[in-house]
Amino acid sequence: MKKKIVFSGVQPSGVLHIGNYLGAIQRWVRLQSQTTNYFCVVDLHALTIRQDPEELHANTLRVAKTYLAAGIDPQHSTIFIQSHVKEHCELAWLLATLCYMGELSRMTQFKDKSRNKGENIGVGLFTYPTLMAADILLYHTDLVPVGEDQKQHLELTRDLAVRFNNAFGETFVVPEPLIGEVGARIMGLDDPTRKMSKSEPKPGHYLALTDPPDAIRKKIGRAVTDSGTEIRAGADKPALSNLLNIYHLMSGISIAELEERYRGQGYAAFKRDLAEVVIEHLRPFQERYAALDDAEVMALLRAGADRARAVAAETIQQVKERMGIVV
Ligand code: ATP
Ligand code: LTN
Repeated sequence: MKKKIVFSGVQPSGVLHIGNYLGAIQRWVRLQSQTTNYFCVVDLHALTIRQDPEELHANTLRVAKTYLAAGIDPQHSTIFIQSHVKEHCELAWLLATLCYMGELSRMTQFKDKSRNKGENIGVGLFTYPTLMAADILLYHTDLVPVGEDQKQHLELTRDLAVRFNNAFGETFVVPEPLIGEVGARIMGLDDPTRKMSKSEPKPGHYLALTDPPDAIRKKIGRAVTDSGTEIRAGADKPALSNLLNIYHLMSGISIAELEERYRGQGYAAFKRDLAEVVIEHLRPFQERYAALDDAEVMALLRAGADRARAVAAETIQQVKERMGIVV
């Protein structure tokens, strides 16, 4: 049977945090041996928010190294940089011609990221989802493993695929989102009502995958908690629910069992243990990350782009022909 095709990506817009890992990358690692995979560093998406050129350059390689250190295996998965395959931009334009202003205006990520920007909202931020749809559709992707926040973008991608197929003939596979039940939404340590985000400048907001043990202890020690003293998950306990969720995902111990274990204990003991669980979980990742050689990683990314381009070029050719473009 033909293997399912998987595509996903992370923006090099900052250092990666445990939300990116638990919501996305860790799940890619688990999937990869049963599927054909494309894992992309989506640098062109990162540009929708102003980036410092040196930082963007460094972060692009860091994201690729994070994929590898987390266990993405180049034997099973094609890893590449989005801008190395020009077909992504080309298809994004073609899809933009089929996409409605109303659809893009309804995207919550656009609304969140353009808030308080007045007149200075970048056009790229608005058309971001058409580039994401291009990423996915170029590879005849069946499955897109992402965090909860990307669900709406996936729905738009599906709508565009169907719209194209109806207008120009069966061309694109209509992809399915793959969103985890737990871990799909890790919240900020300083504010459990906001999703953990790498674009958030406050250092106590996220736990970076590369944070050293002391930083992890400090950040978890300072993480906000809920009123009361009970260690339990629930709608009235957003902060504790988030911390318990992280504990569960990094230790494999169920939330019910954790609630039982910490019954009658204070926040201090719970946080101390949680910090050690996170440190131990990240230790092998951090060791592998430190051992990666930048030049070797670059060579791998170039080979990945060559493989991706071969598929993408064929799709673009077909799309253009069907749209009536002289090729
Ligand atoms: P930014 O804040 O710069 O937009 P981000 O931290 O949201 O970035 P992305 O590059 O947009 O990260 O997302 C990469 C992947 O990580 C996506 O699949 C996304 O759904 C997932 N993800 C991001 N934040 C979280 C989170 N807090 N919890 C679970 N998954 C997340
Ligand atoms: N928008 C995504 C990143 C992204 C992506 C993709 C994810 C860009 N292109 C294609 C899956 C498939 C985000 O996480 N912010």
